[in-house]
Amino acid sequence: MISLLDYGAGNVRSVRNAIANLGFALTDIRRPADILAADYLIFPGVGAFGAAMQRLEALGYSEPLKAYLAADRPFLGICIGLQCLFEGSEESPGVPGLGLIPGQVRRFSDPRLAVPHMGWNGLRPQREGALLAGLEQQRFYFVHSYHAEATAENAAWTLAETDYGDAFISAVQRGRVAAVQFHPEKSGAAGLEVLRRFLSGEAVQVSAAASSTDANAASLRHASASVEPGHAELHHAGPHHAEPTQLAKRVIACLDVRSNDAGDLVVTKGDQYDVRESGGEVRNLGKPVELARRYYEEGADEITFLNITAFRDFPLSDQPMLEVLRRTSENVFVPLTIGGGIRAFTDAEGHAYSALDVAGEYFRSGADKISIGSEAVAIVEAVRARGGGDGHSAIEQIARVYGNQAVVISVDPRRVYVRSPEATERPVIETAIPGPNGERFCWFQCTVKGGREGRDVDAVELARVCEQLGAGEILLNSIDRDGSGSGFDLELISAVRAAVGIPVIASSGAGEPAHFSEVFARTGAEAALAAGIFHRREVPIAAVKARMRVDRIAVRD
Ligand code: 1PR
Repeated sequence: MISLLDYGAGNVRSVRNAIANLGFALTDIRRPADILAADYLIFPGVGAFGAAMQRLEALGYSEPLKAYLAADRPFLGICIGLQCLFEGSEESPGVPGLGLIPGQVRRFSDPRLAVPHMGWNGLRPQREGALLAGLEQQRFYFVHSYHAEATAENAAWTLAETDYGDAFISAVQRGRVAAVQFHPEKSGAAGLEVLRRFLSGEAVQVSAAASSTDANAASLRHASASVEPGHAELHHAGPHHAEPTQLAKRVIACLDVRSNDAGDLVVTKGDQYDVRESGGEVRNLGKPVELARRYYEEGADEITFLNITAFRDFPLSDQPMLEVLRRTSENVFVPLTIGGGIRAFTDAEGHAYSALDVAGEYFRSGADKISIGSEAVAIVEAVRARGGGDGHSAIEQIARVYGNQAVVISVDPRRVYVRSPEATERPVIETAIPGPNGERFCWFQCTVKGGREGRDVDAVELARVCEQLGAGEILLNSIDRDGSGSGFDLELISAVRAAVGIPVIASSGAGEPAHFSEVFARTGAEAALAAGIFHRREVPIAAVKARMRVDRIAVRD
């Protein structure tokens, strides 16, 4: 019996989907006694360390879980599920972890690197183990701001390390107890293979002689006890790969989705946000589920859906869109983001929904991240008027419940040219692309409602304030470049990237593979997104990645 320890703190639908896709049946842990009845236990921790530990405690799961681990029974922790095995975390000072593995979980601290560590990175094996054998050349999807620190005391546990500024522990295993910091359920074929090895028993079969029952029990009794010499030797005898691993730059396929005039949900694509053909029809570039699947199979590192008319229609009445998400997440094992209509809403019957309710429905339907567009501009205007956040904005609420990494801000800016910096109160840049009347300065004005309405907020301020409120990533469009094929707006992207410490996705204007290399080489963007060139089959994702490889930009194969 394969059991899932879902304590209701977030989206574990992707884990369920991945396990179902591999052909295994899953049962849920519903009461403490179910833990000890499991044959294989998966713990996909979600949310913050402290909240996860408190939930385990409150549900009465801690003690049976410790007993299960001490008995060296098959266990796979994922992300927070790995971190909880340690003694504590800087994320939640004073909250003890399960204490199976000596050591602490720390925040990434290199100021040059975006936090969260988000995207595809490699593994540096520290010893041999069936869980990861032969997968050394693969990259896996990580998303976390805290990491388990490698020390001499926990060396016996460490199966693999990964580099992001500091080296950190990305996989542990002793006996039948294993855990990974990355998300196997979001790591494409390589991730599914890791899950399969665990679920099939291949990776957690140990001979009686090598069983870690006693060692694991001892670890739990003396959480900080040092490791027996035998294990340390094993650690040092293994294959040490000195090459540091590298976070890949992500290539994202974006699907703008809306109903056409016949009422069918279609993938569309605008030119400067105008999605209608000259005859007035909504441009139809394909079916969302099929296209998303195609991009997954062709190597997209992430898929983004933007429900582009959700600013007028309440998204929870948009059941087809939720269905698109459900069906996509059954077969697509890379991160899925969905945006459109994430804001508070009162429906025709007078039922009030918070932005958190709307986001929750998207997460339950299979989204890993949600993106907030128009509402983010309103939030920043309110913060400016109030002089600070009030803890109740959609960004703050969703980040609190689902984590910062789950909140993307989609920005729809357009250039506003001015003759001199004094001509506006907004911060300007000196631009190499002069305006229609030769203006040498511009600022980037945020718009709402799909670019229909300009507001007195600039993109740099928006990104900075949203980061302070808890957003985990910026999806930076450009109305000027959208659909133009003329390349990304490098000045816009550099200005926003320099203002924030969270990852930035460059969007709008990709016309050829070289544009991706250019945006990565010349701005600090962590990811680049395109729509039109992929939908029209002008440029395959593989061609983008081939070009990036030639230009020596780290890329996921
Ligand atoms: O405001 O929270 O309801 O969210 C609405 C979302 O829908 C926003 O993220 C907004 O960017 C998006 N959106 C609204 N109207 C349009 C439109 O096109 N009429 N699409 C729209 C935005 C821009 C990109 C596009 C890139 C790449 N599309 O996502 O995919 O520009 O295109 P390219 O590679 O072809 O140049 P809310």
